[in-house]
Amino acid sequence: MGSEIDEGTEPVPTTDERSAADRSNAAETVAGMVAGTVAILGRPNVGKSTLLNQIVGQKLAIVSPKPQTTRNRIVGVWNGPAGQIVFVDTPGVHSARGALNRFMVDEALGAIEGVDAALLVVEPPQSSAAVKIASAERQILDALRTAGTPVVLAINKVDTVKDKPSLFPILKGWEEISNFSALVPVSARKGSGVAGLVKELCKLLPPGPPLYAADMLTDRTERFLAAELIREQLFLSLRQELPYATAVVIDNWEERPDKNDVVIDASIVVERDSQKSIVLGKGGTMIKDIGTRARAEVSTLLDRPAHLRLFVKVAPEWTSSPQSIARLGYDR
Ligand SMILES: Nc1nc2c(ncn2[C@@H]2O[C@H](COP(=O)(O)OP(=O)(O)OP(=O)(O)O)[C@@H](O)[C@H]2O)c(=O)[nH]1
Ligand SMILES: [Mg+2]
Repeated sequence: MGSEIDEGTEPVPTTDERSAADRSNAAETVAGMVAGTVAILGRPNVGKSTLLNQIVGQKLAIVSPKPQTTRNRIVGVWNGPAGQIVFVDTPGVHSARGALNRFMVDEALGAIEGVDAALLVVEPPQSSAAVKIASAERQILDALRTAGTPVVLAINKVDTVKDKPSLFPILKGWEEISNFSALVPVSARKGSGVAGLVKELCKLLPPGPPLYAADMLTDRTERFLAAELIREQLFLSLRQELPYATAVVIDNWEERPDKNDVVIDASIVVERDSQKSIVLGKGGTMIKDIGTRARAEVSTLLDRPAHLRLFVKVAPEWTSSPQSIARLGYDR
């Protein structure tokens, strides 16, 4: 996303860039192994990104307690004894207002095209009331039915359910709503139920050689993932509506092989001057804190020290304009 300066950024290779050797090696996989793509879908905040990270065993997608954190599709690859699953994390489906929100919902529903299976993630209902399907789930299930895609339902956050038998009527309620291939209670945060969930998904995938080379975890570049980690800190630090007015663009990426580190210049884009003041904070304290926490996350991601230089820029009403959102990386 963002600027054209790409020196020093190591892209994580995409499927199309795999060498012929990779492909022929892949074709020699053990008979009976499966390979396929699975879209992770659901309302905002149900834990889709947490689940992706838990399954692949690495933090690829950013997570926050605020809804609508994820804005782009992000691939995460699971390799196991049964084969390979290429998961696609997606933004939460919601009633979209404005160009950015429309992009997010299109990004989610557009992921249905061409996947072998879908994983619909929901939360247990807040009270013991009967399961009621909301418009987001209805929209997703309708699109999946039209596409003829098999669906596994994951009821996430079961660690918050103290009375486990109360899950039975919830499972039954969902069973009556749609013809799921399987219904699996999980805790994406704790990892419980996740292995069983992956097993159910494998049953829906065709046999075949892996789609991605074994050492490829995602289709995203380090540059994209670093920008996301900065955006995650904005979601965690800023209150109310302000995170929704922010975007992060990497302006420059300088590898320093002599020091084995990287210097990254990034702009935090907001919509108004008043928002810029809040992001900076009194005496620059807010941006300093955001930078310190993001730096730690980016260094972990890159496995080498990262130095961040953050700037705040104003792009009036950027979330409302298709051209502006595209310029900030929200296009396909
Ligand atoms: N207790 C509990 N919390 C969870 C679990 N999974 C996710 N969460 C929390 O739920 C919140 C949302 O998680 P995300 O993974 O960002 O949810 P998402 O569905 O990707 O959200 P969007 O990207 O906004 O659509 C975060 O605060 C997570 O820590 C879980 O299994 N148990
Ligand atoms: Mg997410």
